[in-house]
Amino acid sequence: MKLNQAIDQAPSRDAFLTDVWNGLSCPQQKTLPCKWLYDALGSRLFDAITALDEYYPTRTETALLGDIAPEIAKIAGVHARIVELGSGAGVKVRLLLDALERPSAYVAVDISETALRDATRALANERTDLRIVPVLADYTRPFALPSLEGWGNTLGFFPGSTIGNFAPAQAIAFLTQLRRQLGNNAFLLIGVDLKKDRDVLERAYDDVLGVTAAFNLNLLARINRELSADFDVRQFAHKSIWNEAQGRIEMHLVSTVAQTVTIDGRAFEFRAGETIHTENSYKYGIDQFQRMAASAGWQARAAWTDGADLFSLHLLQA
Ligand code: AVJ
Repeated sequence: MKLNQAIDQAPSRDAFLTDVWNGLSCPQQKTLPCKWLYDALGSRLFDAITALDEYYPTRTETALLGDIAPEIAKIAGVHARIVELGSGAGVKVRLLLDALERPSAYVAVDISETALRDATRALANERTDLRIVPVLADYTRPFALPSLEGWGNTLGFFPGSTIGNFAPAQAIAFLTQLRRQLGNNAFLLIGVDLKKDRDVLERAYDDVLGVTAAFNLNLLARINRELSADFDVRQFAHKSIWNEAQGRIEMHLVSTVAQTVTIDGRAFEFRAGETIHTENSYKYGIDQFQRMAASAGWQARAAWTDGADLFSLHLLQA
């Protein structure tokens, strides 16, 4: 068994409360950072989203990754170590691990304790010879990675188009920080969702079964559970729209009535129809993303798309 004890840099209740108070104090547009969507239930609801007919990104990226994994493995070389940001259920990384020649370590970084524990335990049972290092952390804030010794290359792995959850300027700052953390010559394999028809995009974020709605509304239920708040979740509705000018899908929670909500002793007013902006999901063309990566100091080594041009994977090098 080579499963390390998790490196615990879990965000505190205080960090959560500060984000919620600040985000709901903004008079023009209330916001909540999307990272707080991923508590134990939120991570499971997200897993359910990935199985929906309308949610094309996961199955498209997974199939593409399966196709190109041998090519990646050739470039990464023997004894590479994978550092994955937002490891989630750990489905995609298996495709990489299977293709790589004797990978030396797998560092899994995730904000959800349960998702991280379950995924790394399951993987440790399958791959008894692989060093696995779980890191419980919010990677949008400064966090420490374990020292990565050994001779192989470092291969950062950031799938799912999670980079799209950052605004472009923040994405560049994050990619710059990641390049410094992964070190000289490191590779980064990153999934980026492509721009496409409004209908396809809006359906992917507002499925008929209401799973995405539950995922979004769970944020309010979580605030009630963890921050002694009294949101009446029934008085909010899920909304997602494609913002063409910004090139992003936006998720909102709409207050269907005028109401007051108290969160750890502080009251917040909502007008009927007022929204909380809970997530952005930016979509990028291939060149557009390569330019962004370049301004963060990364060289574009290769880019692949599926046959229907729904999704892309980029290989970058520091
Ligand atoms: C995989 C985290 C990037 O933005 O598509 C899915 C999250 N939100 N449905 C995305 C999400 C609503 C997802 N990420």
